[in-house]
Amino acid sequence: MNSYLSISEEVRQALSEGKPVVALESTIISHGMPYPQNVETALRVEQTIRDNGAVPATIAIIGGKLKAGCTKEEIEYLGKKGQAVIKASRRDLPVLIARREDGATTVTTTMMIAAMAGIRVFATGGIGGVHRGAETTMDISADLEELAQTPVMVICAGAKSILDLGLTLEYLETKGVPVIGYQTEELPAFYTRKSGFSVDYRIDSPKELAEAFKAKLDLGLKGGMLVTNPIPEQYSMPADVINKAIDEAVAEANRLGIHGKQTTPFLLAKIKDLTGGDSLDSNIQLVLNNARLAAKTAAELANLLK
Ligand code: PSU
Ligand code: MN
Repeated sequence: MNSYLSISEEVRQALSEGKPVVALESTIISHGMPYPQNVETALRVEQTIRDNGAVPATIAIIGGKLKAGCTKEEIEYLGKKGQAVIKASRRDLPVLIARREDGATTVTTTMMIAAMAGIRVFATGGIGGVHRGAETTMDISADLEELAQTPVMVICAGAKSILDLGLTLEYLETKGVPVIGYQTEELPAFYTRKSGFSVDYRIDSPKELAEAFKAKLDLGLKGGMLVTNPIPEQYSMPADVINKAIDEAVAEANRLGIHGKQTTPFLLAKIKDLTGGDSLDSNIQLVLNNARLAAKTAAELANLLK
């Protein structure tokens, strides 16, 4: 393997024994939530994965090393450093690594490092996609290209309607990425269970998710699979409240001319300000929900690949 990759002892052992491992991203820690909730959540998510029979591998770049499996101290470090950690997508890796810097991994770089380490299942909150207005800005997240080329199953709660969800689905279709609804026919929209858009397939059990992903691997098809898992009913937010906040955030970003890698973090922070603690609580709960499903699915996949 490459000399930049550093797999923790626990993760290395689990992988060598064919045990289930679930990757977790670090942008959600340093950019997605405030301290100390970010660290508390990251550790709770890891515990939830253990409770459901898998080994967690929080992924990040620390001192130029691609880490698959962070210690509690490393998670604490990333959480405290917060926004000062560089948000690292695919294009950021060469310079960050050469300079031995820290980086918070997005869905893109978490998938890349998971794949390098041999991890097949990854749980997160929301993915990046085609932004509203992309027909003129061309703002399309690198996450979609990564889903098109890297063989990792990404379990998320859908995508926020800061994105153009219809165009995001069109893009994934073009790139050959299956979009699965877990126990739903409708694409969930992160804070809400419904978006008005259909997924490609509904799958109702972790075993069937694992079977579909194994078939993809067996066929030698490149790219990942996107599993969208709706936020539990009791934590979902009223659609009008969240959509109003999203519209306001998008309008302000346009007014201020926010662009490039700042766009997504700006919108997420703005929505959090506008909705107070409610959206943070929902965010935490949906990540825990995805961690449970990911651990169960990783366990089924480990069985199938034995
Ligand atoms: N969307 C969310 N929450 C997030 C992100 C996106 O609802 O935390 C983060 C993820 O790390 C994702 C990244 O991979 O933002 C996408 O950023 P961009 O749109 O700049 O590609
Ligand atoms: Mn972008």
